[in-house]
Amino acid sequence: MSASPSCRSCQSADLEIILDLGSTPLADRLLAAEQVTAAEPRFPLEVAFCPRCSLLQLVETVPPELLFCDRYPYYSSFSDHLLDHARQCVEELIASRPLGPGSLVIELASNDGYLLKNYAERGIACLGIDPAEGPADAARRLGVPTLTRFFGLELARQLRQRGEQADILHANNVLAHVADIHGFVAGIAEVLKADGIAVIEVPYVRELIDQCEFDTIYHEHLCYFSVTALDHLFRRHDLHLQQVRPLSIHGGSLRLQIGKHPGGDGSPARFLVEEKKVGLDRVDYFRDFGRRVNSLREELLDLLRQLKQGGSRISAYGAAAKGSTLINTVGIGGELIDYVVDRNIHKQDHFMPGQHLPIVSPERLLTDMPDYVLLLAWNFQSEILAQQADYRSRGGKFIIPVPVPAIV
Ligand code: JHZ
Repeated sequence: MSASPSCRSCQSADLEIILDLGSTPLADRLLAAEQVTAAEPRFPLEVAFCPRCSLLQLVETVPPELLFCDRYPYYSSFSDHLLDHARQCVEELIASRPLGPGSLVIELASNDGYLLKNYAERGIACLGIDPAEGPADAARRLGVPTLTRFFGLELARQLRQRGEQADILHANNVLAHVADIHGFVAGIAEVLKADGIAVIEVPYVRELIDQCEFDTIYHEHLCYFSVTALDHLFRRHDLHLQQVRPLSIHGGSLRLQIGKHPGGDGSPARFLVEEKKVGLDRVDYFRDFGRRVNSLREELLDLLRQLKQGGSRISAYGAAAKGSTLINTVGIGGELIDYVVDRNIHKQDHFMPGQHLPIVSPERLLTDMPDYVLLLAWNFQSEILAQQADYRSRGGKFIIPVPVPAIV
């Protein structure tokens, strides 16, 4: 692990710490039964703001090989909402861009092929790039050619030399994960055709702060972006923000369209003005966050303790990475929660990092009928509540942890 003495984007040395979540285990390092008794690595989780380029970021960097390669359990295709979201995005792009026999679509962090399969099904050539073997194998089984590699400038040069440049390049929820962010963005510039576009989705830092989504802070997420910070970053690589759209997915995200030429619909400029107006480019915006996180943590813990003391049985839904931050930073263990349910078969029969709560299939909720279910995957609230209509009609209740704990 290495600590970053300077800003990941602009290299300024004047970072200001705004939140310290202590030392936590790696959020996606789920444990098999035989690993539960072994010591678990923990790493500091400190968040800093850069007053020069406005980037909110983690101070420490855990080596990517520890985070993403070995038994990475995240498979995008377990959410119907996410699959619809990806399909709609592809349909819009296909309708608005001329893609022909010579076209190529590349996706960075293509995971299990959840997005590129929509191009493959229409006969449009595509290439996925992802270092995690399990999800990459699943993508190949769907007919999505996939390289099991980390992306960066070196790979981008190799692709370009082979004549593999992108008309459309997708990169969803990966920019924040990259330690060598300049190598990654330079790689995007290298692999994009002159008139190609990069379509990039990132969680929006404004929602993280305003909605107190502190559990989305974990070692995989090194950066928390505003448009102001992104604009700085892309300009350094002669890339231009052409369009910025707000999205509701993952608690509030942005979809960016980036090209090699200025242009677009004026939306990036509007975001920049608005961010300056509200103060996202100043540390003051972030100062109160730590206090709000602490009061949310206390309120949630009190609520769970009261319910438990009243004789209630409580489980949790979603062995999400953010769920790991939540239970480990709030201190929610087996004395409060009996088990976590999750549809992802690669997560079932494992244990949550740190608190070692067992992960089982969601069918368990109906056979067991716990009184309350803490929704760790709160970003899929609508989808999960609809899917659990039977549990709810039989009296089961969900606890939504953010922005303030609520029972529904
Ligand atoms: P989910 C992921 O974070 C991974 P996580 C990653 N770090 C990232 O950047 C963000 O997304 C954006 C399950 N589930 O997606 C599936 C059901 O069981 O919120 C997942 O295990 N039933 C790359 O891990 C978990 O919940 C369902 O019906 O915090 C959700 O995890 C649905 C919808 C989901 O993200």
